[in-house]
Amino acid sequence: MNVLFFYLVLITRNCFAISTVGDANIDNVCGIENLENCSHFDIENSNILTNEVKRSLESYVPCSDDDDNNCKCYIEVITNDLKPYQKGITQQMLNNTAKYGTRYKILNHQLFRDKECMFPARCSGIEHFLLNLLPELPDMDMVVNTRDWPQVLIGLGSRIGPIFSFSKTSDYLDIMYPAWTFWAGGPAISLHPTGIGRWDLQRDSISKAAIKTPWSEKLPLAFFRGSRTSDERDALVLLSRRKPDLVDAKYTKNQAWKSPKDTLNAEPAKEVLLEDHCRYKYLFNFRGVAASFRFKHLFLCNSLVFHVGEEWKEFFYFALKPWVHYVPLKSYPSEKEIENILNFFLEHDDLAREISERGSQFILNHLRMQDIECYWKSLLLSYQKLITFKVESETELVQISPLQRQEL
Ligand SMILES: *[C@@H]1O[C@H](CO)[C@@H](O)[C@H](O)[C@H]1NC(C)=O
Ligand SMILES: CC(=O)N[C@H]1CO[C@H](CO)[C@@H](O)[C@@H]1O
Repeated sequence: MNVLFFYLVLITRNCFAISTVGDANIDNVCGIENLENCSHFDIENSNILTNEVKRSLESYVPCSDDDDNNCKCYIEVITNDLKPYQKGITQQMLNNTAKYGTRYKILNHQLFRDKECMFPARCSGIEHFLLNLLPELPDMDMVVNTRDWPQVLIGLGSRIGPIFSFSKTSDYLDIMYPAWTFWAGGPAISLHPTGIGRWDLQRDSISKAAIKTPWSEKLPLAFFRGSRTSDERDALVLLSRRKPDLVDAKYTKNQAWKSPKDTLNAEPAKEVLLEDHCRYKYLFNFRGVAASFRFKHLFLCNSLVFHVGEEWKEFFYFALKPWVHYVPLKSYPSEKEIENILNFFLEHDDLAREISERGSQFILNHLRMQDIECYWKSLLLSYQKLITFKVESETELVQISPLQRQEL
């Protein structure tokens, strides 16, 4: 009798654990979607996080071999982004979108552009790739948005016309292109006065810094430095003030800074080189105005990347998988949620190290300069096939030659 009673208790307890963990819609229940409701005991005993990693790994299918020359991991993104324009891209459509960006034209393997570019460094970051690819590109006409923000809301429909943007959410029909910052024109911080760029050099330099600080020597702290482009970052900064032995997160100035109010009532912190981020075990990425250029760099440190919010994407984000390559946190995580998940990984160091290694291997193997060029090329070749009109020369456009590019 006693034994039977024991089993009944065991069965009911297990059912309870399964239903609470699985159902994220009920308030005040501990689950993967609301970790802030969990106690330390809940997290350990229900294995929510270890199971999530296990499940994600089981369903993970690598997108290609490590020596892939055809940027296979990203081709689906091109297909999806061009889907709305399958009926063809007309001259009228490009006339419609011209005012949202910079016009580029490729004619007889030469590159032409609007005379003015809103952000010259960003244009040169784009032209680096276009100029390299010119011998392989047929005639085409396109509008490239160099603002941070995407332009074609789904509601406006694909009738308006195609426009290339570096980042978007699922509310937009913009066609994603590799951000200018892979070469030039990234955010100008005091440590990179001409802007963060040269992904080829950054890859080398940050990877070297990572080798200097192997996992076992990294400080067991969460680290973040950046400006307050979004208040989504506040919880981490506030947690850092409360628990400096768990988190070191501070706001830096940007051009819009006026008073300590803009750095959440504290003096702005100094900017920190991306190389120096490698000293910390846990690195946080948040959206800024749009997707953050920080993201791809953080992986190179071989630290564990925490990525907040799934909304904002660049073309390569889709190939990175939550729990496989990084730790996802929902938008606007609470302090408690961040604290819970950090405490979990402090106690599961092997799991943290394994995710960090998969993340950095992915970026090293699949986000090489040749993959960026491959993406640009595949994107433009597919885009060009949709153009329904003959591309003609235009007197208003100026030719961009490699020489001019160096003068910028
Ligand atoms: C598009 O704009 C060009 C240049 O402004 C103009 O010559 C052409 O007629 C326009 N075409 C259409 C179909 O609107
Ligand atoms: C006690 C507690 O933290 N409750 C929270 C549990 O999660 C829901 C949804 O995320 C919140 O609304 C509750 O405040």
